[in-house]
Amino acid sequence: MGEYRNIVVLTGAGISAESGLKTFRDNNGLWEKHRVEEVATPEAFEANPTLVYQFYNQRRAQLKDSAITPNPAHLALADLEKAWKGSFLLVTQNVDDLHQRSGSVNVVPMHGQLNQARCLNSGNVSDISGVGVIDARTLCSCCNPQSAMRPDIVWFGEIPQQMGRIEQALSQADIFVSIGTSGQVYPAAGFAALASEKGAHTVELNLEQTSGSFHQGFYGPASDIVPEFVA
Ligand code: BV8
Repeated sequence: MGEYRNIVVLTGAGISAESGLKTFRDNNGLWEKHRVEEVATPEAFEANPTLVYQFYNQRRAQLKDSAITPNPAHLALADLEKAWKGSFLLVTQNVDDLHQRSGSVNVVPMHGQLNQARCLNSGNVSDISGVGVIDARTLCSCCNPQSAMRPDIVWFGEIPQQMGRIEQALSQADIFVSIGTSGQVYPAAGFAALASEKGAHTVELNLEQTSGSFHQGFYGPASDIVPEFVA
């Protein structure tokens, strides 16, 4: 990897699978008989806030399980960033905190974070990792009168976070590495093509080959193939 200067790494649910967090494709993308795409939307939150609060409360509670820890793939990326000489950006579609807990620093959680909530009145974001469970009665501390909050998650139909920063990094990357993502959700699914158009070498590391086109591919469990790739 020494021949590259500017790297963008994109991760998806597959990198957290070996830490024990279910991917979206597990149970065919279903949660309690609901399609994830139906629960992770502003319309669902409007129509049935209790269901949506519950969906995220359950997933946030999973993060508190001491058995859920960064795996060798997360740690290998944190080490790669520490040793990297040029610019390094880790863009994750995951809403868990495993990259941050593994020591990665330049992380863009483009689909938001389970451990954060956003005030419905002011848009202010607060850390709720200590609170754990939120619902319509959980009030912000930023407004008077206080307002309810929503999970700080990017739902389907909403614009992902820090897109300007991501697009800028992709335009300057000379290597793009996609790890543990099925490449079915846009705009993330389009990042490899964007980077390749600008001349970047593109690599896919995944359990199985996806329909995405990459210059190189390595396939197997992330905990095996990511440490090997970065070595
Ligand atoms: C937007 C937070 C406009 C929620 C998420 C029709 C065509 C094209 C696009 C669209 C369309 N209709 C609608 C759209 C847009 C839509 C979209 O792409 N829909 C899809 C379903 C077609 N996108 C949006 O709405 C986005 N917003 O487009 O706004 C815009 C954009 C830019 C600028 C201006 C305007 C917003 C999308 C964000 C949705 N929120 N997450 C939550 O978490 O609850 S998406 C959510 O699903 C995840 O974050 C993730 O991104 C996605 C799941 O994908 P993966 O992470 O890849 O997970 P998956 O299970 O699918 O795959 C896991 C992979 O790991 C597999 O390949 C597997 O083989 C591998 N694996 C498994 N185990 C392992 C492993 N690999 C290694 N080791 C293992 N052990």
